[in-house]
Amino acid sequence: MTTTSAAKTTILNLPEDELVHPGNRACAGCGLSIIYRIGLKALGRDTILVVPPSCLTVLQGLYPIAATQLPCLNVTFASTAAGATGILGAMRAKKNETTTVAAWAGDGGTSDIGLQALSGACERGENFIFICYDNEAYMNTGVQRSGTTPQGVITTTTPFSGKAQRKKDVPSIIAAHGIPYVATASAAYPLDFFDKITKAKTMKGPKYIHVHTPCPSGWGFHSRFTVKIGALAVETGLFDLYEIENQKFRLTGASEKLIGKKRKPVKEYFKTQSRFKALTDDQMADIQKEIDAKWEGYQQVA
Ligand SMILES: Cc1ncc(C[n+]2csc(CCOP(=O)(O)OP(=O)(O)O)c2C)c(N)n1
Ligand code: SF4
Ligand SMILES: [Mg+2]
Repeated sequence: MTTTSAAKTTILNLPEDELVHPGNRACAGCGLSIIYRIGLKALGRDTILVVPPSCLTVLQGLYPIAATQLPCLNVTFASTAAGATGILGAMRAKKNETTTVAAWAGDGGTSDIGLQALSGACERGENFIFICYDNEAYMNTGVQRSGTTPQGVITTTTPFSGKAQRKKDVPSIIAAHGIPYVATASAAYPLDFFDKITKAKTMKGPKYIHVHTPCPSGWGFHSRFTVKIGALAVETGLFDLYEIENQKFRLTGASEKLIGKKRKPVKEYFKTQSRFKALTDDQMADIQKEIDAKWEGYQQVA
């Protein structure tokens, strides 16, 4: 593991150009609204978006009163990466080598129904950026569990003792395709996300960024705590910020700073959200042990 930090964007040099109109149909405090606004600044105006059904479709709204100023292809749930592949083919036919093609999907549309199209596009080496915003359930349709819903979480399809299975590790699955760039990010650290998109834009081939995205409505917390809860997931070592650039893993930003430091107990994160109310003390202790073992591994190679 390397620990070299790249140049960082700050609030002072963030582009002023706004690509999302003020006022949209996302819930108050939505983590997606934060990363979408900042992410589009990083992608820039010369970008075509590809978006499947999700809260993002709702946030964007319908023409002619859409919240987004970029061209966007809305595709079926399973076909985000295939749709992006089609746009790339059209760009090649037009000899356009500058436009960025960015697929932007939820965790359901990425980790479950969209995974085969994404895997195929990664294997073929398509030159696109795929951003998965992970709010850890199918939120748009009423909080059903997805492949990335964590174990023990209450959803409308796991209403009693929570989801039985573990969270699917999508960034690792995508990294196993050997693509040039895989990164994780969090809505609590939007400038880190901005820098990761900016870096991804300089690379050829498939780039994948997985963003932990707190959702007040589905997670059961007040809309004013979005950033605090996103940061807690990182500060407890539960969700880690990292990059895998040309097969080299390194922790970044707030996670890199945690090396050699004391992390907050994960219980602090669980108690902020009603979706974790079925977790027992024993389950929390087991998760804490897993986090400690993972971080022991990080410390050894740091
Ligand atoms: C084939 C198919 N099945 C189901 C749906 C209904 N549907 C629309 S959005 C959605 C949830 C999307 O979840 P996710 O990708 O996690 O995005 P989020 O809503 O959480 O932002 C579902 C199930 C659909 N549009 N197409
Ligand atoms: S349900 Fe969650 S992800 Fe969807 S718009 Fe509301 S806060 Fe955002
Ligand atoms: Mg989701």
